[in-house]
Amino acid sequence: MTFKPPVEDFTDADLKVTPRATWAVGLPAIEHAMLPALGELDPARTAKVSFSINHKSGFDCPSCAWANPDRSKPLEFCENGMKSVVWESTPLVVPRDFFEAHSVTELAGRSEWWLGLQGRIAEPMYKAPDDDHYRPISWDDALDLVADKLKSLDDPNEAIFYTSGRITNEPAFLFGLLARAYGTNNLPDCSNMCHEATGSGMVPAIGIGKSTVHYDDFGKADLVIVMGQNPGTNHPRMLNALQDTKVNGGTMVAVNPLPEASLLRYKNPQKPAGVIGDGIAMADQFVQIHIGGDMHLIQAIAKRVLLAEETDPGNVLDWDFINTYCADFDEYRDHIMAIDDDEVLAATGLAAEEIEELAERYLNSDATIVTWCLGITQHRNAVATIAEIMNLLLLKGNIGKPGAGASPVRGHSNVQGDRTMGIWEQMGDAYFDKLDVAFAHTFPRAHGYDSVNAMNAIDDGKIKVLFSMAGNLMAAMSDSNRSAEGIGNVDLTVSVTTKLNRSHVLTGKASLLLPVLGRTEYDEQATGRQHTTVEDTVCFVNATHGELPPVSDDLLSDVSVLSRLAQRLVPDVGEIDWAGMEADYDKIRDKIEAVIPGFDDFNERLRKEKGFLLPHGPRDSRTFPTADGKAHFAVHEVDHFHVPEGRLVLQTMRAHDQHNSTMYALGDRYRGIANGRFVIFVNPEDLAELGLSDGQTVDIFSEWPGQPDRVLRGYRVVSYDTKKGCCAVYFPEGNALVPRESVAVGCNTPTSKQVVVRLEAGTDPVQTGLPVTH
Ligand SMILES: Nc1nc2c(c(=O)[nH]1)N[C@H]1C(S)=C(S)[C@@H](COP(=O)(O)OP(=O)(O)OC[C@H]3O[C@@H](n4cnc5c(=O)[nH]c(N)nc54)[C@H](O)[C@@H]3O)O[C@H]1N2
Ligand SMILES: Nc1nc2c(c(=O)[nH]1)N[C@H]1C(S)=C(S)[C@@H](COP(=O)(O)OP(=O)(O)OC[C@H]3O[C@@H](n4cnc5c(=O)[nH]c(N)nc54)[C@H](O)[C@@H]3O)O[C@H]1N2
Ligand SMILES: [Mo]
Repeated sequence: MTFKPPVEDFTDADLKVTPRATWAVGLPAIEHAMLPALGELDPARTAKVSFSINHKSGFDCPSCAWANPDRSKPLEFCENGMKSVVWESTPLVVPRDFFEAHSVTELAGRSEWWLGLQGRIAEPMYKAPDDDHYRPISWDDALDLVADKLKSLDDPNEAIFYTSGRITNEPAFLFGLLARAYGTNNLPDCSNMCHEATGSGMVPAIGIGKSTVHYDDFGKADLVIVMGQNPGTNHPRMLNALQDTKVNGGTMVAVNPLPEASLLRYKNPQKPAGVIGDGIAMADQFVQIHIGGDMHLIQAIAKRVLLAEETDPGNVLDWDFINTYCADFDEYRDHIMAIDDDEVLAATGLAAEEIEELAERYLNSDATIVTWCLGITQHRNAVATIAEIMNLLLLKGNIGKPGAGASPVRGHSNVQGDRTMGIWEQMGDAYFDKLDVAFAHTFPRAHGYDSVNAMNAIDDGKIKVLFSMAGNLMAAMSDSNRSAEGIGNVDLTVSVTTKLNRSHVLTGKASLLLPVLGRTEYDEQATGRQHTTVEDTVCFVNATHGELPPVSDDLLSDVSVLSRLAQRLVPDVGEIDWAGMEADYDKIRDKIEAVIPGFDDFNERLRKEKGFLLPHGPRDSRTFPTADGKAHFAVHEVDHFHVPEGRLVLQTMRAHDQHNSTMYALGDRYRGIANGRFVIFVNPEDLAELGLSDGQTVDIFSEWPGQPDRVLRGYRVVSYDTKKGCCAVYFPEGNALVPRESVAVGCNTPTSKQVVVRLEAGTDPVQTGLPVTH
């Protein structure tokens, strides 16, 4: 056993910067995937997980929501999926004396990397209001304490029930049920900070906020436009689908301010040619756009398409589709024809010829897929941008036909499923009508807090209990320094978790850690071993079965925690068989079937098939579940984002060795960064104009009208070919710079990728595992 948890936190003292990579995935990926140090702790366990990941009888990879092509193949994994399961499944537990040795105050000074590598939490822990240490507590006492505290509140809306897309469908369904049985819809989730704009932009257009493509459509597309996404790091298996596009003669265009390696060239590690050869060229056109310019770009392409139709009437647009299925075309056309071409060039930073080239590609394609992720959803105009993507697709009938469609690529492995299960602060009447019947109770329908509003309510002292089902709200939320101050207003924070993170050390007055089984571990209940289910980004639902023995005897499943809490808190609300559902998860699925459309014969089908696709009207039959049954073109005005002279627009993004707030290691290989995180990527021309240079230390100030500047100090400048006027730091540290008030219009998502910053020469290099923020 060679791995020992780190005693010291990291500093950036050994930071290494090398030129960025020009291709992604291949042999190095396989080597890194094995995460040698952690994997050696128990090679048999590591081998077992690597062979059951994403397999019919195994577990669904907990890393991302990308779809699986065909579960009959022996191995479907990627480097970052492997890191994720090795990180979770190593039999390393936090020893009891750890919490005696380290006060909560001291732990609050540690990085996510250091906290996470201490190992799995092995037993419930409690920090009392007058104590600065976590101490062991029994499960019964812990759950009594939560139930008693919740019962003592004047109003159920003084509690918040936060979720992350880490949890699977069955616990997600029960979590929503528990919060609502208790009396609140305060169900914020990570989706509020992630793909909220996708739903808000897509639903008015086609009646549903999910991907309209099948996995196989990638191999049938003429053109795939990948917008605002770094698949080589965040969805590596998606590169296989894009490879299918290319191999079958389609083209791929990448729209991004950064030349991400995987968008340029890909070597598939699971094909011999990928391992030994040069791989495959990916983007046929790389559109290096200015941050936040995508709405203008899409409008400009649409205008070019409409102009082509004027030149060649009846032969450019898909009139059959528009006349049969769509509404509001005329208003949309008039709006687009009036857009200002100069403004497009200024906002996108592109040459007219680049836009023309992309428009030509779209015009010449009979089947186009547009995919997107956070580079589109975390901006002021995010909802409008997605509405424009839908408009563009509708023009040529690219919905509900092979090789075409809108493909939002979801983040967390089950974030889409959690929404389907009812994790949303604004569920509608259709859901409640069925929920009320299924459980013989009238549940409250008033909307609750989303993530931003939840955190604001915490800051304002309105919240007494924050119950987090997985996730790391303190790190994930914008304005992290403000959150760190506000959280002390809460009486009790409860975290259902596998490992330690920042939300466990920036706590309310009292705090509970409730340790649960990971997805790799088996879940034994009174009626035998249980499985749960997940939904991937193309709406495929499949079972996930843990295979490893739990790392500790004192872990419960997510479902057990919820069932046992509910039996204390809401035993007499409606007719809810909490104990029965815990003993046999089929009973949870029966209720899911009763409440949520598309889950007919849920248990039956899981027993017979490897999984099933949820129905999707627009994809399956061009049936649009909008009020009038039509797909709608939408008109959106640009909400101008002003960047004052001498300022840059900053995005916060993921390094290659992290999963959101989880740090497997401290590198970002494709971008040439090793052993550190406190770097800011800046275009060389901007550096020259600002009088700064590569390698120097800067302080980063974020400006918001009427508020003192937020600051991150001691960042190392990396001269990098990002778009001029744009810069980038890593998330979650960058959240210190994102003002809570800075949100997307129409969906309240923090603008994590669009923050105005000023750089000043710094004198104070960071030498701790946490950035200096004051
Ligand atoms: N290994 C790993 N896998 C993950 C995650 C992880 O942290 N690690 N996180 C998961 C989650 S929850 C999510 S939501 C996804 C995130 O997946 P991504 O969206 O790929 O995540 P980011 O690293 O934030 O990268 C955003 C990309 O958008 C680009 N971008 C930024 N601003 C703009 C813009 O204005 N326009 C355009 N066109 N592009 C822009 C950036 O340059 C970058 O390439 O990945 C999921 N999968
Ligand atoms: N500035 C900035 N902020 C952002 C983003 C950004 O790009 N920039 N991205 C946003 C996005 S896309 C997202 S999705 C959010 C992420 O927000 P969250 O989902 O809240 O954060 P994660 O870091 O994914 O949460 C990881 C934690 O989940 C818990 N966990 C892991 N596995 C399990 C399990 O099996 N069961 C249970 N019960 N718990 C488990 C562990 O405690 C782990 O530390 O952050 C958002 N915030
Ligand atoms: Mo996400």
